[in-house]
Amino acid sequence: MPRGALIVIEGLDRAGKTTQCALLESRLYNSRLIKFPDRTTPIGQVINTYLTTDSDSDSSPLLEDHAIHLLFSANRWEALPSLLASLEAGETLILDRYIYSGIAFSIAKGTLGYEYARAPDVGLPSPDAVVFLDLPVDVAKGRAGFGGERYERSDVQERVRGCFDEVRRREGAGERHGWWTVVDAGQGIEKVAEMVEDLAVRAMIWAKKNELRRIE
Ligand code: NYM
Ligand code: MG
Repeated sequence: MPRGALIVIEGLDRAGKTTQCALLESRLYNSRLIKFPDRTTPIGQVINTYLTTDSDSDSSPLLEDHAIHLLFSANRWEALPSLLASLEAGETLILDRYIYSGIAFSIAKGTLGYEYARAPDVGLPSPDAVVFLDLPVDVAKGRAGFGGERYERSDVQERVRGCFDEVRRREGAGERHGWWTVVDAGQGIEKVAEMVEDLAVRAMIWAKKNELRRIE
């Protein structure tokens, strides 16, 4: 049986990833959606506390930047057996955020470097397609819920947006054409959904003919 495709949806906060992931899952036959961070595991609960707490300071951080970075990565590694089982069973796996959020949100802090940030994810499955839902920060800011969690501040989001550009340049180099696609998330939900579905179908065709790779 051919393996399933690994499709990653990325973007800034409030870009519409959750909506688009749910729509994609409902439209693709034999698909499964996994969200990172997965807040349901013990590691995920620590991450959730970090994201929902703002009572720390520079002198007394709730979690030091490297420490929380490694927990986000550990939260992906703990899902590995489940990810591989799905792909081997031929399921299309949709990931709501993945290592690219891990790198971009962490390097935006300025306290850890690019190579450090990507290193813990080396060995995880490499996606067949990355869809970046792109939305200007001032539009995201006007969406319901913005500001509810750590990182949901305009200045932080602007920095993260620039970091995602760096991630796209560095991680996409040498990969097949169209591997990372930026989709204008400001279009209507249905328009975006059609574009995402089209990209997903292409990734599924690619996955049928190409072995699963790992992040190198
Ligand atoms: N985030 C997400 C990270 O900082 N590193 C990671 O590795 C991942 C997967 O968590 N602002 C950040 C991005 C988001 C926050 O994600 C929570 P979500 O999708 O809003 O639940
Ligand atoms: Mg969020």
